[in-house]
Amino acid sequence: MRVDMVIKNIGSLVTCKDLGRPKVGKEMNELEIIEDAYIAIKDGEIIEIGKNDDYKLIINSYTKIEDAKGLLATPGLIDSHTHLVHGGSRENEFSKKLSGVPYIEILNQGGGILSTVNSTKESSEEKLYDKAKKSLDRMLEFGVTTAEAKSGYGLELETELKQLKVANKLGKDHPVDLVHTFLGAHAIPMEYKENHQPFIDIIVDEMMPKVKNLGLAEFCDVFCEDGVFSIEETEYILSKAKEMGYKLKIHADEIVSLGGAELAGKLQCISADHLMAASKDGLKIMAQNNVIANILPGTSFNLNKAYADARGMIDLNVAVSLSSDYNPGSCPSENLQFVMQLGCLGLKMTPNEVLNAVTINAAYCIDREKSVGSIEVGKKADFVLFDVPNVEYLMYHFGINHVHKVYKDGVLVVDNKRVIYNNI
Ligand code: IZC
Ligand code: ZN
Repeated sequence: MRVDMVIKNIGSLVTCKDLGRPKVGKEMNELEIIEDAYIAIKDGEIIEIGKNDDYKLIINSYTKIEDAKGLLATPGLIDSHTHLVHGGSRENEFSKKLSGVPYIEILNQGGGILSTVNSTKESSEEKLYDKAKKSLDRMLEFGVTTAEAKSGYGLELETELKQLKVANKLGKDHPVDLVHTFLGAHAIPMEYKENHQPFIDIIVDEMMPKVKNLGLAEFCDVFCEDGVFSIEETEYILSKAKEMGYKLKIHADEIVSLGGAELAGKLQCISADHLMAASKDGLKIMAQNNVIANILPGTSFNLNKAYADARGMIDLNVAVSLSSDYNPGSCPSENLQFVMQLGCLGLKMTPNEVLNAVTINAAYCIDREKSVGSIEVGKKADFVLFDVPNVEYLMYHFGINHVHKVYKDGVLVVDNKRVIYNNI
């Protein structure tokens, strides 16, 4: 078979080898590393990896040979929890937050998510698209090649659809692959504060079938939290979603230990996200039901809250993934490398565990493990060249961008930290 391109002279190739299921316990600390390696690519896929120049495939004058100059290669990073598409920003609430007003109180006063709902309603599709594209470029520059994107800033059909359409268009236009999640149950509009049920009926009977029929989202998520959607309400919404063919995610036990982790196990959600206040019993139930704990340490950092018990989860054999939660309220940053550094500094995970958590385990978290998450034959040629000597260094030298180059589907899309793909 003729090879389109070979990237050679990779100092260390970290494959994050797929074991056929999310990594748990001690496996999370295992990375397969090949020194002095090459990657051979054809039609955007990895067709061979190996050491030195020991190619088994046919290299001829058509094959492009690129020199990685001894840098470290990892799979393209995966950000498996983002609120990518939204209007406006919330710096007007920043001083309030700094003076100690809780996140949920700002929401109950009609701010927080509800303020972003207003900005999103007011924004045109073009404006939402341009803003989200800028964020996606930034994610790519930090090494992210696949991301999840949630709706949830409409809370009525028209704006939810607007958000999802923008995200779907962006997913097709932009080099970063997007996975779409319907999060209509993200907050209770003010007019339903005293009686949630009519709003829940609109979500379940009107919005969910429409979104599904239009093929705009494959996952359904609920913000299950004290003062937002209760455990019973969440169970009702997610059970209906499951019947309609959605895969499930849940914002669980972020602030109060409500039993979101237990519910995630009962409903066999693919992931339960946040979990800063999850109970030990809940985590055990998650482990028994193969629910991935998607931890978002950037949010703990931004809200000045305790970090989730990642060590306890790993001890209990819960598979852990990490993601940004990029959103205008509790994590206004697209920098997944900083989130990874917080994985070590805040969650006390090892650098190896962190790398598995943003690659192969993150791929399972969004049901993309067949195509991304590790550097292996048959998977997409999505990988990053980091200007670092080893994996430890990537987590140790914090707050800067270590990316040198990013390849997406075998195409160079970031060079010297800047996006270079043909502008869309
Ligand atoms: O806009 O505040 N946690 N939803 C649940 C968010 C954060 C997004 C936001
Ligand atoms: Zn979120």
